[in-house]
Amino acid sequence: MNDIDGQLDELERVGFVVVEGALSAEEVEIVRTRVDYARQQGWEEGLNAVGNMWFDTLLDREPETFAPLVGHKSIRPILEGMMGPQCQLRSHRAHINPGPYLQEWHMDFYGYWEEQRKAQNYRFAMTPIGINTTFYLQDNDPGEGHLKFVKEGHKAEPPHLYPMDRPKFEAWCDAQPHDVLHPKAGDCVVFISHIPHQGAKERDDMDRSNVVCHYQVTPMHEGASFVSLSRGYAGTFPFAGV
Ligand SMILES: O=C(O)CCC(=O)C(=O)O
Repeated sequence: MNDIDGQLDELERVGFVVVEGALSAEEVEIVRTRVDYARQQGWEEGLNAVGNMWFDTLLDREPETFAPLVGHKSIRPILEGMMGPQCQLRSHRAHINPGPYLQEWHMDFYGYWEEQRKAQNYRFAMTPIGINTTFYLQDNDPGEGHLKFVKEGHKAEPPHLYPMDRPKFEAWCDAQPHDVLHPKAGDCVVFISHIPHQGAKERDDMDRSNVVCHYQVTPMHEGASFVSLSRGYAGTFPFAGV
């Protein structure tokens, strides 16, 4: 799909859009090599029980490789079309799946529905929203790997979230209709961060890695003209309990 309004409608309607060939073969090679290098250096934050190893520091360690993925030209029209100048990078995370991998059903923005409810209690508060851009670094063909979404799972609140009952939440996700994607190396899946999703290998010995940039809508961005300097982010939310 090339027409941008169609892509934005699709993102709102189904919760995701696949941008095929978002990265060139050369970009894929560079990024994949540096993610592998990060693993060789032991820069991972951890390897969880479902087979996901994650790296949160690569943007700071190697901006020359990872900064071009932030607002990358291939996905910029979607991010800009959805959020305009209010689009803020929230976090940056690379993943490697070194062995068998069946990700837990999860949402990146677990708090979406409770924040939506809270926002209704306050006159000026807005509902926050997040968008993932996940760049795949290998072909996830049928028989190799996939990414699964709960169909239109961004539109209604899943049960068992608050408080989180993980076995029940996951069983519910499993029982829903799904959209199953097989992204190829260089494809970027742009999706709404609160849609339940699950990545997986279908062949345990495939190489599988990706880089995710998370974005959030921040209306009071630092480019908004204001008389005084912004103090930035950390430590400036007196009522958020952090
Ligand atoms: O392994 C995958 O394909 C899913 C990665 C993921 O959870 C994400 O992109 O937020």
